[in-house]
Amino acid sequence: MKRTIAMGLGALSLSVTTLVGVAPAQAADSEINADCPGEQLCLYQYKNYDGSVSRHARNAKVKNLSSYNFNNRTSSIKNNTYRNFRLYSGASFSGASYTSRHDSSDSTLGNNNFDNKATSLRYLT
Ligand SMILES: [Ca+2]
Repeated sequence: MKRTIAMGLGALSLSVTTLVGVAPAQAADSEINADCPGEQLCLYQYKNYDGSVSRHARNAKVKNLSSYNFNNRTSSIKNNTYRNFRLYSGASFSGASYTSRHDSSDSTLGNNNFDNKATSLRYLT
């Protein structure tokens, strides 16, 4: 998998890998920490970490994000934990999946064919 250090906010989306379902890049810590403090996984309603936010602990297992009013609403993500997380298009960890690597962020899930598709999530050991 290709990894790219972020040189700017716009650079990430231009250097993504075509490998579907895997976060392509690791952003600077300052960017990750901006509005996702501590050891949290943060889901955002819109791309570029905008709109409503749904925050989850590093040991989170969510069978249906509707419990957080966030079903099929995630468009960008920050993973400020030391764990990799997997998001699923179906409830109870089923369907297509997207992996969010530890200490990384993804400004848009649109180029991962996962925009507004996340319904469940859990951390990976
Ligand atoms: Ca992406």
